[in-house]
Amino acid sequence: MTKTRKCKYCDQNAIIRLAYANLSLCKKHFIEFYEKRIKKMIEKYKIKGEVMVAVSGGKDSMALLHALNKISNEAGIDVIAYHIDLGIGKYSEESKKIVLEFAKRIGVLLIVSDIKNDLGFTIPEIIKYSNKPPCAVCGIVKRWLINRVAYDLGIKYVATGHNIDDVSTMYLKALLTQDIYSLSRGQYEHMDPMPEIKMVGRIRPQFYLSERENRLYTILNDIPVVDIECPLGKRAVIHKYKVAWDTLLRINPVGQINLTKTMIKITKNLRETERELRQCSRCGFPTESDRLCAFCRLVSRFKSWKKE
Ligand code: Q46
Ligand code: ZN
Ligand code: ZN
Repeated sequence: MTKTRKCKYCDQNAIIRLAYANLSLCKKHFIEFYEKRIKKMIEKYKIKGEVMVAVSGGKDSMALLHALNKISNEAGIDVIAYHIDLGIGKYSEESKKIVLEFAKRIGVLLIVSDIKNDLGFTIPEIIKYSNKPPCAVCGIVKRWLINRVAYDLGIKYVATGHNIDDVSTMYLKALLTQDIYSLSRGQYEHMDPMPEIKMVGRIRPQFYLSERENRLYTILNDIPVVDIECPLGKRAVIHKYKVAWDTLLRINPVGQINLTKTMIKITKNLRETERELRQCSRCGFPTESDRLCAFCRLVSRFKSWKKE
């Protein structure tokens, strides 16, 4: 017979056990715990004013939009949602529909970019002209566009839905594949704006929250989530590494958090790994490269191939 656990803060039955925090929580106290974590992060970095939340329609970003909007008055922030129609068939159509409905329901201003209209190509079209994996190409395009839109609107911070599963898996994969470049770039919870190189500040309020917590938060708050998987992401190698955590977290429930914190400490202490950012000679947005940023390289490759 399995013993029903009680919530740590009241006499209700717990609906979740968070082994990493040694906490069992009922619905009410889990929602409170979750929103408090998001609020603390906003306060820790003294974020005020407009925050643009990049929303894909997936559980992480939808939970983030809901939570940030709920705490916005208390935290002194104004939430604006931003969605990109990537042109990936049914997946993009469904995502846009869900994000539009949800933003309307919670009364948040939503900005939508259609990359076919805005940039002249869809993700399935541009990946054909690149030798990078689809998600890497998609990531370059999304990062560039999110930054440009926020910068043009004069917004100081963009919030994205990266969680501890994403962050710790990126570290794990980089360590196991000797990917020194990714290790030295590191993962960040917060990055200050750098207006001199047209870079908007970035925050990841769910940096230490897990997919499981984000999923539960969407269920408990009746938040819709796109139920179609992106057809281009199915083969992404990162998913294979993620599975390793199922075993590792059973041995050490704080393993993901500890690996992430350790790597952040190590990379912070390596002065030579500090990133030097400058402006791209074509678009003027930030890049580590001497000339063209990754986005402009991608676009020029696309254009030259199309001419041939
Ligand atoms: S949309 Fe783009 Fe994701 Fe599809 S291609 Fe990969 S990154 S999986 S969130
Ligand atoms: Zn409780
Ligand atoms: Zn550029």
